[in-house]
Amino acid sequence: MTFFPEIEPIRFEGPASKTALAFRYYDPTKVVLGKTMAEHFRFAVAYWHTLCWPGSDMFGPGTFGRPWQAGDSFEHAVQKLDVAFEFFSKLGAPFFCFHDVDVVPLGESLREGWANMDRMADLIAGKMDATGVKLLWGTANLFSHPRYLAGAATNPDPAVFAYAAGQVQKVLETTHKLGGANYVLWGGREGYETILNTRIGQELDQLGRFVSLVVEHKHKIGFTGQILIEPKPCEPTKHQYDFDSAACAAFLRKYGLEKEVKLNVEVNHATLAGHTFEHELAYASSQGLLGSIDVNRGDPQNGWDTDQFPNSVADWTLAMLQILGNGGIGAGGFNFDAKIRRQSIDPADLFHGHVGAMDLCARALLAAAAIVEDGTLDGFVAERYAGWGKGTGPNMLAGKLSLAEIAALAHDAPAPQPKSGRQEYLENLINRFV
Ligand code: XUL
Ligand code: CO
Repeated sequence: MTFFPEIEPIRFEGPASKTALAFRYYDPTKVVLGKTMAEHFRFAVAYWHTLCWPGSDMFGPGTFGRPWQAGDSFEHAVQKLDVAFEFFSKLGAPFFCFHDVDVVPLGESLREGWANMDRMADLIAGKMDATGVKLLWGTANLFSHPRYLAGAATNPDPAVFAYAAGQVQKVLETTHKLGGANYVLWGGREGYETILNTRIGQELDQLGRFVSLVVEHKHKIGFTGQILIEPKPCEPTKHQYDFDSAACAAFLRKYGLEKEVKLNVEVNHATLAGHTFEHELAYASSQGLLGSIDVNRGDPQNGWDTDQFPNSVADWTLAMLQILGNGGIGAGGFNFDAKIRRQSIDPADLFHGHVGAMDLCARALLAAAAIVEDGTLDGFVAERYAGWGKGTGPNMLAGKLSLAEIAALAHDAPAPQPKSGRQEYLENLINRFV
C-alpha cells in the first residue's frame, strides 16, 4: 500500500535540474565548513502538520480528505503511521517529531492513553528500524483537550497538573525508548487570559516545579537527550509566560534549570513576539541556551501563527549565520513546524513544501558559509569590540576595577569619539552573498 504512488524518492540533482521535486542545493553528503549538510540540519518532519492537520480553518472544515483522518481509532492511527514513514523515507528526512495525540488516540483516561502509547511505540520502533528514520523529539499535547483550558502545569486545579504529569511521563519514557534526541515542552496554555482570575507568581512556581519534575525524571530513567522549552508570546493564550528567549532564560535561571534545559526556538513565534528570528537565535545562543529550532515563517501582515514553509533565502542566511556562530545546532535539529495551505489539497503538495524548504535552508547555509569564509563581517564586528580585549577593557569587565577607579580612567583619557555602525555597508556586504 502506498499513499504517494506517483512520487519517487527525492534525489539531489543540482541547481540546473528541471525536475520539480528534486533537491537543487540540499545534498546530504556535501561538506560545508567541516560538516555534511545532513549533520548541519538534522531535518525533521512534524507529524502534526503533515499527517494530522486536515486543512481546516476557523471558517471551514478540513479540505484534504485523507483516509486515515476519517476516524480516531487505533486502526486509523496505524494507517497514518504507514503513510508517515512512506513520506519520511521518500522525502529523505532523517528525523521526525510527534505529540502523543498525533500518533495515537489518548482515550478517556490516562490509563487508556498509556496503553495505546505502549502499543504504538512498538509499531513506531518497527518503522524506525525498517527505514532508518530517527526521532528528533517527542512531546505531550497539553493544550488541546478541554481539561487544559486554563493551562496544564499552570492550572489552578492541581488535578490537572497531575494529569499533565502523567502524559509527560509516558511521552518522555516513550521518547527515551525510541532513542529520541530531545524532549520538548511547549506551554501553549501556560499563560492567562485575564489578570482578574490569575496569580502570576503562583502559576510560575507551578511551571518551575513541573519542568524540574521532568528534569528529575529524565535523569531517573537515564534519558540523555536534551529537555527543551519553546518560547511563544501568545496564541492560544493572550499572555504566555515563556514569551521569548529572554523571558525563558530568566525563568530557567529563577528555578535553577539553566544547566538542564535549553530552548527550541521557532521562527513564527519570534515574529509574534515582535522580534526577528535571528534576534531570538542570537539571544538564546548568547545564554548558552540554543537547543533546537522549529522552521517555518509567519505572515508579515497577519498577526497569527500561520506556520508556513520558509521561502526567503535572505532571511534564512541571517538565521544560518547565528546557528553557525553557535557552533551548529548540536543535538537539536531543523524541525519543519510548518503546514501547507488549505488549498494545497494534493498529496504531492506535502513534498513541494518540504523539498523547497530543505533546499532553501541548504542555499542559505551555502551563503552563510561563504560570508564566514570571506571573514569581512566577522572582522568588522571583532574590530568594533576590540577595545574590550586590550588595555583596561578586560579588567573593567572582570570586575577588577571599582566605579570610581573606572571614572578616574575616564578623567585622564581623551574624550571618546562616536564611530559609524556602518549598517548600510554591512547590509550591502550580506547581499553580495545571498
Ligand atoms: C505551536 C507549536 C507547537 C510546538 C509543539 O505554536 O509550535 O507545535 O512546536 O507543541
Ligand atoms: Co513549534
